[in-house]
Amino acid sequence: ATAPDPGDFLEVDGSLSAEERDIRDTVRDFATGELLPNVADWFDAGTIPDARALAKSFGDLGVFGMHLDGYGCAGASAVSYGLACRELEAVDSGLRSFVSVQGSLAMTAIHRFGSEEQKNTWLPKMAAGELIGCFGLTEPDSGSDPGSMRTRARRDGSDWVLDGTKMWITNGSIADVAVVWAATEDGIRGFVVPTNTPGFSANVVHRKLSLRASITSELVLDGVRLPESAVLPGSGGLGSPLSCLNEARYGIVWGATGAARACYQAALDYAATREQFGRAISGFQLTQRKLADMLVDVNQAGLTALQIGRLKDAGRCHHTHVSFGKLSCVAAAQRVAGEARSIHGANGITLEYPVLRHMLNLETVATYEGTAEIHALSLGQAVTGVSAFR
Ligand code: TGC
Ligand code: FAD
Repeated sequence: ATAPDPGDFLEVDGSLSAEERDIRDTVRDFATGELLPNVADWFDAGTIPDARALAKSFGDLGVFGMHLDGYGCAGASAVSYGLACRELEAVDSGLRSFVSVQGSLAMTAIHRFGSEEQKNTWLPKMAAGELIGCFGLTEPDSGSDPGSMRTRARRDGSDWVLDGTKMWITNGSIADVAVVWAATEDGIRGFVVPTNTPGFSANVVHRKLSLRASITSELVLDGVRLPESAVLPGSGGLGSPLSCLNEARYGIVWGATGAARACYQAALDYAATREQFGRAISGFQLTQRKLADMLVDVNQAGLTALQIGRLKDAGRCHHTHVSFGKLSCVAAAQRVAGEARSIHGANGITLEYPVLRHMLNLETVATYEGTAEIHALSLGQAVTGVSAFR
């Protein structure tokens, strides 16, 4: 047997289909050509300066809702979608977030629970990147426990009136449409809220130290009056938003492996060229231990993501499989990013290298879409049969 390739140690690429590799390569070319040269500046600026143009580029690339069928969506396999998330997050978690929120959250909610009219109105333009969507579940006092939300939707004649505040909403202040989850007399339901509706406003969250190449907002709903046609007719209960979260969490499982891979590659390159004590630092045993640990983490996380993707394509992915991947792959990426940063020494704290940017982003990735603790409790419940959430 030939010696393994340090970039594909377990020869996993060979188990991808030609179509999967094509999609992976197309997204990789776009990500490295169009996003990577800009991302440090965007992170530094704490925003995406031309988010509309970026949305249009993502639409042209075909990654918005690419796992959905019909309505202008690509209908790609789960593994292909995962590979796209990996390539985007190898550049920056904030860019993968843009795609997750649009496709896996806002579009999935409309695709899964919407009326035919809602799907035709919103999905093709969202797939094309002509309209930007956001997904409002979290509130200032309701994060891990979304069932405790205070946002209310009440009937007024045939209209609905929404009041409440959503917090930490990705793309909230640039969105054309917000999928907002609110408590009604019949449990939690989803509403499609055009953001120009009177009473709706959004405020940007400033001074973030993580996910800076992403726009995060507070949504304020102050007597937002909507017609009956705004409710997602198929939604009902907390299980509805949670089922959308499964889709976005699945993308994060893959995305985290991309951030890990980028940090590992950066550390490998840096260690080979940086010399101290008269030799490349890659020759020191302590550096090699770090690189070996990173190699193991990157490859194990990659195998986990691929296996969960294969289960999903076979229709056998339970939401606790996704919790397994979200917990383990994000933790692996955090370990890799930390080690990679140390290998870069002082250079590692700058935006000239990607490692601290990834490390800081991964703090968000470990928090949103269910914190590490929440996914650990989901797994604990899955293997013991006992819920320890409350
Ligand atoms: P619980 O009673 O356990 O469940 C309520 C109903 O939901 C069902 N269910 C699920 N269904 C689908 N997928 C899942 N993952 C599900 N988990 C539970 C459950 O079977 C039940 O159904 P039914 O028919 O019996 O009523 O609910 P709970 O109140 O005890 O909470 C469970 C818990 C803690 C797991 C859940 O609330 C949770 O996942 N909390 C974390 C919240 C979270 O992840 N928020 C994310 C907000 S969106 C976001 O972060 C976007 S960032 C995106 C980006 O920028 O990339
Ligand atoms: P809390 O729920 O208050 O948790 C605080 C700590 O307590 C955590 O360590 C948590 O694990 C722990 N904890 C909570 N409950 C338990 C328990 N039962 N047992 C043990 N420990 C527990 N939300 C959206 O709806 N849409 C978005 O687009 C979105 N984008 C985001 C973008 C960014 C940059 C960030 C940072 C967040 C985003 N979120 C979004 C919100 C995100 O989903 C929440 O931050 C997350 O669910 C955690 O909620 P919280 O921050 O309120 O933390």
